[in-house]
Amino acid sequence: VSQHANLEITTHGSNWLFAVCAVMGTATLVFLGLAFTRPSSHRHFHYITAGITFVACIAYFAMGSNLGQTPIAVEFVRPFSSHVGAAGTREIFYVRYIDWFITTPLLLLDLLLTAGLPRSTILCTIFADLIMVVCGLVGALVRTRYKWGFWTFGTASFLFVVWQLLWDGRRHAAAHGGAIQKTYLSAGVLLIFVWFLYPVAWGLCEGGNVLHPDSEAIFYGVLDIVSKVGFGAVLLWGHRGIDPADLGL
Ligand code: RET
Repeated sequence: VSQHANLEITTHGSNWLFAVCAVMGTATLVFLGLAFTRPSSHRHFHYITAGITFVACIAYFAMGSNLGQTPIAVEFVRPFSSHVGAAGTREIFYVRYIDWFITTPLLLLDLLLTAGLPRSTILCTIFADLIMVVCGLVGALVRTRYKWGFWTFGTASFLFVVWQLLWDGRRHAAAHGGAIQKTYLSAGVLLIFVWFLYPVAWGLCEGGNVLHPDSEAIFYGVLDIVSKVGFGAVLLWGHRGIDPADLGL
């Protein structure tokens, strides 16, 4: 029986993706280490944030090993061109969406708990966020231009999330004032700014097939580091001056 090493699993994939994996793993240890510098009643946000980077660490381990992806036939419809034709496949990293399904609700939980929002508002916002991620996954796996329908539904859900952060969230944080308001504003501005770049990246990569998968890896990698590690650092820094009891925790 001749052996063919063409199974395309567990081959060494990408040093860049492994580097992001290492960044996420290191951040997890640092966030956990910081948790133990605080009394156990003051560790909620450290644990949530460490959970986020731990999940990302696993997702990047999968992607670095060339796992968690599947080839999807590409239908080339270049902008400003009438050329339409099927041509080859693109590797779609569906494991990203499994990561986002777990971590984006936790990121929102971090921020919305900081604003002291009621449970019902937090649940509604997270529900819309989950719709957004599933739309992104389904759209990425669809070959035809119908994928843009899923992008549109996902973006509508995303705009609802942003609306909740800008209105209810900001109002609640402002009612608390002080360190709560300051932390909500700095982490919230960072979150909204970075999250808006994800549908753009999706449009250029999984959607429009404009960027090469190598560029996609760098684009999403930088976004993930800022939206998880950068956001987590800003949030935990702000929480030094916040008593969780003031947030009902
Ligand atoms: C998709 C496509 C559908 C439309 C929209 C999207 C937005 C995705 C976002 C992802 C955020 C991910 C984060 C990951 C953490 O590292 C699903 C790309 C709006 C906002 C913060």
